[in-house]
Amino acid sequence: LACQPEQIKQQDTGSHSTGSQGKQVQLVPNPAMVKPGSGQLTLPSTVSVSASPDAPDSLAALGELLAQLGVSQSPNDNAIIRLVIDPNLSLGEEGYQLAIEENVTIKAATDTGLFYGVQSLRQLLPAVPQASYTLPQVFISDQPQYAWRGSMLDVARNFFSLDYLKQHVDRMAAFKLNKLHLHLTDDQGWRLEIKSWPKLATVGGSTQAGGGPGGYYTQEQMRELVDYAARRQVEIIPEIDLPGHTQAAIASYNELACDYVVNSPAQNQCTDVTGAARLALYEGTCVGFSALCTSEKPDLTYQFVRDVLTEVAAIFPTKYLHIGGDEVLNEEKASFAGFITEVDRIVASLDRELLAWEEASVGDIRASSLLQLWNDQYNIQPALDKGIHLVLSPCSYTYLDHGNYDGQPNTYTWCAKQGIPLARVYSLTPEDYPQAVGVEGPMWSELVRDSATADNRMWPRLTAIAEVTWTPKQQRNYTAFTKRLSALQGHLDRLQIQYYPEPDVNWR
Ligand code: TNX
Repeated sequence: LACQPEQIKQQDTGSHSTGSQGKQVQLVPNPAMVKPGSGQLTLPSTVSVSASPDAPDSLAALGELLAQLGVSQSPNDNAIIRLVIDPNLSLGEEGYQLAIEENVTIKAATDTGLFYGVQSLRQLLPAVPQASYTLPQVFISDQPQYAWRGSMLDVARNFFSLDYLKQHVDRMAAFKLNKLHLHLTDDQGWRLEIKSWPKLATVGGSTQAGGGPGGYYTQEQMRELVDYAARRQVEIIPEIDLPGHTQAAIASYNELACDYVVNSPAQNQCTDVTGAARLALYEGTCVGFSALCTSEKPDLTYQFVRDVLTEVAAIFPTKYLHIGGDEVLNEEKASFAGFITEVDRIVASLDRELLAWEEASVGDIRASSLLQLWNDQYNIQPALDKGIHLVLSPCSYTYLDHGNYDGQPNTYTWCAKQGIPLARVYSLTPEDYPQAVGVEGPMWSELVRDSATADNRMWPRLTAIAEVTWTPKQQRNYTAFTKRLSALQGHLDRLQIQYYPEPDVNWR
């Protein structure tokens, strides 16, 4: 391709220089191909827009962009910004071309592709209103390397408001991230209204780690979020963590626990969970002590799982239902594999695919399932041999509850003693895993009590995950990335992100 020299130059400087005026193309994630032109395009004071009829989401995003910049639109046959659906464009479901010459033309096979073209245009324009707008002439041809570009929020340990979730979707979309995995249930809280088991939310949702009011989302609120996210090309992946991490469910419906548990000692590390506490609400941070009672009460257990997943499937249109499957360390460990096998049958009967943490590989699950790799300590080879694909969340690269730096307060260190700086996240190479569908950065929230802290943990590290998943390896370079990121500081501010001021990035 003709763009080769510019790409090499870009790796040195972090930006694609265009023309003598020095207007630069500085995008995160870095596009697959950028061919700078030599001139500039100054937008007229009113801008006319045209769009293919089947492009509602990208047209809305463009409208929002122009409104934010105070640019008014005028109806005019000679459109300055054009959104064109071209079914013959071979850049996949999410790819686009952005050509800035005498006008701005974004082409894609789908509305999703056009939406990403608009996000790139957004980054090329200033974050805040100016007197006039000048764009570099450039030709970009771009498509993601991976389909799964994810963020996980643990809304169970700490409850996050619906407004925060929407804001998070906006931020994800700006960096072309497309999967928001919500960890909806855990020992410390059940966050989703389930009509057939109402106490899950009203009782199980009333606590959180470290104490506090907790909270839950109604089904209507989650439908609203699903729709809000879909219009920004983000899919909400719901997780109901089973059969462990279920203390909030057990506290809501004691019959879900095995009868023997009240008389058993706590699972050895969890000294705060003994006797009656094994049936009570939990606000601590220990893991592995709770489980549904597959061994003694299979009928009740599977009825519960079927009821819950049936309601979940009706709210979330996603192909994959995340059923957890992590860290069963108590007496029910022995029946774990059979449980996972049975849950996959339930998921199949709902016409969905199974997604679970890597421990679930011991179950007899369909080859079309996805496993989420997190600690690389389980033998998942048999599952890989079967053809199962992976969402990569290796904890020493992607666990965003670990510090941005060594010794950051209120962070975990169990997987990376010195924290996980931006450079470390960026160094993850998904290409090393042939069966990967992408990467996800989990933000567990045992130690995160508010949205400012959540922002600090997720940003800018999620921008590294965006680039690692979107951009091919040859176009990735950490120094160049930090330069492009610093050029987007205004955009982080516009999105009101309270990011960690990572010292590798030259912030103004
Ligand atoms: C492990 S990773 C967990 C979570 C904790 C996290 C804390 C995984 C599937 N389980 O329950 O929140 O560590 O870093």
